[in-house]
Amino acid sequence: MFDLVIKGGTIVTAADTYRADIGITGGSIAALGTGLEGNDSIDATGKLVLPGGIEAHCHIAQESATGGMTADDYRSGSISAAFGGNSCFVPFAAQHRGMGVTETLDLYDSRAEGASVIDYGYHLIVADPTEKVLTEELPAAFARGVTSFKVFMTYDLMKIDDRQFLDILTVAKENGALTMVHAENSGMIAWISDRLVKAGHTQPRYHAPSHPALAESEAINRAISLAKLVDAALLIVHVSTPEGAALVQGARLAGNKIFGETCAQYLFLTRDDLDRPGMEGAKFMCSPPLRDVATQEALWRHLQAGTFSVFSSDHAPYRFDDSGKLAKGPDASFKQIANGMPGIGLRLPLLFSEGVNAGRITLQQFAALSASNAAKLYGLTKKGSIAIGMDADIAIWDPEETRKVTVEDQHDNMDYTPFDGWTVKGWPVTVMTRGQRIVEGGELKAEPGYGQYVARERIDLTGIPGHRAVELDPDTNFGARIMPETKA
Ligand code: DUC
Ligand code: ZN
Ligand code: ZN
Repeated sequence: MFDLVIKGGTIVTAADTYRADIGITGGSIAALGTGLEGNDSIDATGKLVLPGGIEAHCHIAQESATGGMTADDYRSGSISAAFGGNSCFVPFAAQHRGMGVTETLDLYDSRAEGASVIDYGYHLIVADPTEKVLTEELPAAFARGVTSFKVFMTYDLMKIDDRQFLDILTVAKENGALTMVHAENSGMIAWISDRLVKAGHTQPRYHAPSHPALAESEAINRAISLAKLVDAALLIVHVSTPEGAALVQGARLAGNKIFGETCAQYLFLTRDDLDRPGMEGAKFMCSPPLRDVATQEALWRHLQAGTFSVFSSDHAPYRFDDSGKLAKGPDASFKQIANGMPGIGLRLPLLFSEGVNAGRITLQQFAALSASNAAKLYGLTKKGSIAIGMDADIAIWDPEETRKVTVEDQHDNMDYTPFDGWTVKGWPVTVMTRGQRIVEGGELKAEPGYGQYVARERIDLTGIPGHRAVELDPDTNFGARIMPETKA
């Protein structure tokens, strides 16, 4: 007898689709078979049984460098994620200048513990790579299971320079961590933004021309070059242009340790959404900005072709009031408005509806993009698949259930959704983490605090040849040892 059996469903993994029951004991998948019996059961007849989603790019209980706080904390953020088909999420823990890394992680522990309904980890944002951070605190962060570090190439209070970037890539490589980068050219953005504002073009729509596609492609090219120099693993987050995607694809084809992510808003929205009356466009401001329909089509093709390992929401919730988007007043210029939009509860329904049900991607691609790839990339070794011994992190989907998106139906702390009025077909009806129902029948079934911190493993780069810079190799640089050895 198992603790729980999911009966009669069609199991979908990144590899296969097949009919089987799932026996769950002690929070883990204990058996796959037919005729399994348990103390408790769920009838999944006619449903798809998928790995619970892993939302690997979201901003929860995070202050910006200028002090603004996201609207969602670990309670509301995790609940919203769970209602959207996720069993686990990995928000950011943001170091700001003057803060230590250990202090930052302790702070986020205090925010997440006792609050999250699903399992969680953090990516660390590194904004102040002091000697102590590089030599002591990043290795210590890695040892506590924070195995990915994000850096910014733009934003005056967050950005690092190329030399600091190389330092972080090198420490990450030495420890087996993955560096993530927000790649946009800071100078191009500042130059255009100042001219736009001086000319009186301050409305939200001017956010789009202030962040040109070239700012992204220049920075992605530079970021990839820096990572290649030291042969380190690098993930370009929120890729928003065909040019940027092609750079990621080219680097991957050439055998470099480069990965890419795109986000829901770049597939489903365009910069026309920024051009709404009054300040409405502020609801659609994110960075990089929304582009155009041709870009959407190109990004779909890259998603289909495997350029992007991860597909995320980049949930960055700022309410449409003076606590968020309008904190600098009702007539603030686009430069003063917080960047980001909500979407943690809709990432997977949108991808299922517009991806699987619209015939753009297979169920296997959906499983990979919703959970399995993030689990592999970010070292969540017990999550992201349906197999014996894995955590019973499972989302049961009704592929036929059709919903109209409304603000009221969201479970986040937001007062708008950019997807208001959209119709989606396919819905996660039951979501569990380690065998515990988190959401069932439209209701929350778990208490805040059920979710546990997950210490993540080092990145697995098996099979990727990487890049050899002759100038850094003692065999070809007259014997100089520049790079530290990678720790086992
Ligand atoms: N980068 C993110 O990853 N999210 C929100 C805004 C930003 O600049
Ligand atoms: Zn970013
Ligand atoms: Zn983000």
